Amino acid sequence: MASATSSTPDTRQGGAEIHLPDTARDLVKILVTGPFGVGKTTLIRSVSEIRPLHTEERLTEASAQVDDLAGVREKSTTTVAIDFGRISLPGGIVLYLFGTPGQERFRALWDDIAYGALGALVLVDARRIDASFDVLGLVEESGLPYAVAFNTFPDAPRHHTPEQLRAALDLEPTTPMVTCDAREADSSIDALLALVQHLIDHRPAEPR
Ligand SMILES: Nc1nc2c(ncn2[C@@H]2O[C@H](COP(=O)(O)OP(=O)(O)O)[C@@H](O)[C@H]2O)c(=O)[nH]1
Ligand SMILES: [Mg+2]
Repeated sequence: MASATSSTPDTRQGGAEIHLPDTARDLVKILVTGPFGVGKTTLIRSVSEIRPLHTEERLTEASAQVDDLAGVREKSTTTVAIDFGRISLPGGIVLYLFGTPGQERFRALWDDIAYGALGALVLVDARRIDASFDVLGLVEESGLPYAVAFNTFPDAPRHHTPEQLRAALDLEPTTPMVTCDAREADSSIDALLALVQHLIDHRPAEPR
């Protein structure tokens, strides 16, 4: 079941579009971002209650020069545009998920894709932390509140403490940092919920 609400049918496999649940109250645009091969497409596919929109292109000799294949040898495609999906959460919050490339060379696209977003879930691969510096720079520059989710890869180093990981990414103490398995809907939803809670806790004061 993709949706966190019990009444929403799972249509991920069937592909039929579904209507928003009657309980939908807050519609929120969220970026799911991170470096090449970190699991953005996988996460959006695992949680989306509508058939995810997904644009990919086969890796070519040209992109092999710029997309770092170290640690992701199994990949034969690279995302050149965006993924899109939707997930309804308890409490009437509906997230529209925009899977967004985090490489520096996509900077020109970034402002357009980020327009109207309330926050970002930044996926990080603990095997190649420095691959996340570009995207963290882009997110910080745009001023978007964000949460960091370490995606679980089997050969990820396990000896780092949370404090060391936080320091390596230069995160603020208040920035949520969780682990997830992007292949698992429940785990991915938990990561999104950590971001949503952060957005609720740090929402700007209502104008009087
Ligand atoms: N072991 C493991 N593999 C994953 C996980 N998430 C993604 N993958 C694999 O990693 C590769 C890259 O994932 P993808 O979603 O295409 O990355 P993207 O470039 O960020 O969209 C794919 O082969 C996925 O099957 C995960 O949580 N655990
Ligand atoms: Mg992708």
